[in-house]
Amino acid sequence: MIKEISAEALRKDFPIFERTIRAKKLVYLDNAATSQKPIQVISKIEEFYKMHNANIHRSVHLLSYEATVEYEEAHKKVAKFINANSWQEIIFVRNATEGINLIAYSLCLNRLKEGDEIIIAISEHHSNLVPWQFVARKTGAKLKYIDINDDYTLSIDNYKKLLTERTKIVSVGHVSNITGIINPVKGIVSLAKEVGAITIVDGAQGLPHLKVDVQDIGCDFYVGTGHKMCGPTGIGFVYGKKEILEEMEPFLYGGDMIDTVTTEGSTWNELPWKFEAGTANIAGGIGLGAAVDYLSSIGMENVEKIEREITAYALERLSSIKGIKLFTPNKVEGRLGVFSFVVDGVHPHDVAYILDREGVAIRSGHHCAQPLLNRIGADSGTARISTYIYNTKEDIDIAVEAIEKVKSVFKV
Ligand code: 7TS
Repeated sequence: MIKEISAEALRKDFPIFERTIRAKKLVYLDNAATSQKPIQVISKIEEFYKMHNANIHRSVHLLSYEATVEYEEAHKKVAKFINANSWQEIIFVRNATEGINLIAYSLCLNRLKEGDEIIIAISEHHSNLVPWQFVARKTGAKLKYIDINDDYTLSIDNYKKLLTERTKIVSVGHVSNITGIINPVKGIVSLAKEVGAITIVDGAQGLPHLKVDVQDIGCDFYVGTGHKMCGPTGIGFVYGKKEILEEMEPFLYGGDMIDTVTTEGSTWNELPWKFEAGTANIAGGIGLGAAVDYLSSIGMENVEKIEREITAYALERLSSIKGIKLFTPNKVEGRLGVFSFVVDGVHPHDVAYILDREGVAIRSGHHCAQPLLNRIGADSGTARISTYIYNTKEDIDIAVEAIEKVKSVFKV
């Protein structure tokens, strides 16, 4: 399919933009929270329920066969999208949070012991932070945080100092949901490998926007979440290297994850089903496959190009507003279109409220990254604009005008 590749053209694939917000144009700039869904994904899910709905792997009838094939196919699509070596390395889970918990419970709780060390960054989303606090508490391992530089980038010097022979796990976010900075995950993984650590990349904010090649990054695990990349909610995945997944204990126990069960004990199903206990989110998995098809039809190089343009424009417009503080590097390279900011003297929730009255959807608060907000001195939270492939310059202009309105309402 040849598509005209521009935000204006892609926008037409998203039915939600046909609606208005209090008679105003919907300006959706809350994409780091979740993306909108194209008609291609919505239709695929509808078609599944209308035409093929059945449980997978269980029954011999045609519907079950069709559902099984489509669901397995979705794993293959994800595998190809991130260049995994095998589709059996893709485990479907509910979201990135569950994916990281799967690794924490199945691998790390069983393997780590007192004296071992886990390294994450101070910029992590709570999903890649709280599970590690739990693992540390349960195993006696020590949790260490990579600090940031003055320009909000991760301090690789600090990371090098934290790495020791005792480092067993290094888990970092691909892209910060606060600053939009793309972390140098390939380099981080390669340094971790020198001390033999297991490496995990939280790709929740990276995968929707960047071409990802897990073999090139070299990580042991990469975690993704469908709803931020045009897919439905309730579906995400863990990529894990086969040899590690084979050795790991299952996460959840029950139906479909077993090979044989006797009263004495059980053996496990082959990958990835060993980690997909119970009836899966079949429609969600198929919807994620459709989202991958959609992004692939645009081409991730084109996604990156479109996003670079809107990021550059948003940076230029936002940084020219007087009286706001932006918590993001003042450059386009090495970052995505995520802009956390505070308007002097105005609470972030008030900013978001007034923007909403203008039809502009943004997020405000701590964005589930409290340690980073404390570190950068934004303890009471920030307002956050985050862009995606369908955002136009007009969207940014409307948002900027709305921020000016905030200033005039609060007389700041
Ligand atoms: N990791 C990062 C870097 C994230 O930004 C998020 C969600 C998650 C993990 C968790 O994803 P989930 O699908 O399991 O919920 N971030 C945000 C956000 O910035 N605003 O709302 C959700």
